[in-house]
Amino acid sequence: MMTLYYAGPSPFARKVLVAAHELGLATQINPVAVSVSPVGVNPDVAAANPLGKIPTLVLANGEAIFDSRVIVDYFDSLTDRSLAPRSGAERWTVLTAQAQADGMADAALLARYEAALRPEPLRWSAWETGQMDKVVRGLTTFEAGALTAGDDLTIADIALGCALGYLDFRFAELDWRQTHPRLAAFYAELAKRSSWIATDQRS
Ligand SMILES: N[C@@H](CCC(=O)N[C@@H](CS)C(=O)NCC(=O)O)C(=O)O
Repeated sequence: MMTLYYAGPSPFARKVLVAAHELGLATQINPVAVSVSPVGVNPDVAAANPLGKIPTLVLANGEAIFDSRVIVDYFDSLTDRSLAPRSGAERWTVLTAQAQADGMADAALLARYEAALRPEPLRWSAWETGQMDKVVRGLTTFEAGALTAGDDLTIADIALGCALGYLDFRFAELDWRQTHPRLAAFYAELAKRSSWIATDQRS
């Protein structure tokens, strides 16, 4: 059995959990919910991962695997099915799209930390705006690009869905569906999947 340190609202943890469901590995994972922040380290997570970040996967032999992209690659190595083409030009397209979606989630998370964690007198609105501009540019290019949520689902689709779900949760006022109809349709399709429903545990 593998242990997965996660948090319900984390887009990166959800990506890993959705991947595990899609690859048929969910029953081999014991998810352990934790609370982490840059100013509130969890000792169990830090013992496995010096960065103190989730998701962190701990294998039966005690070895830790992180971050989310490495965990997904590890899951891919355990199954015949892969969430990214194993070779060819398409591999780099999918992995770069995953990086773009993850980067949007990273930027949104940093903006959230700025607004929720940093003491008011230390906040810098230009910095927060800069992070949200990354999110908006990412939305624009995904809206204009190729989107699938069908049987050939990739890790890029999952990462994008997790970033969008995080925007719903923390930045509902952004109302991304209003200005990105193709992304809205993509997300609605993704949300029908059993892997998506099983991992909906925002809190
Ligand atoms: N690049 C990492 C990002 C993970 C990440 O930023 N996780 C957040 C929660 S969503 C976290 O652990 N934050 C605590 C901290 O920054 O100390 C990944 O893909 O796993």
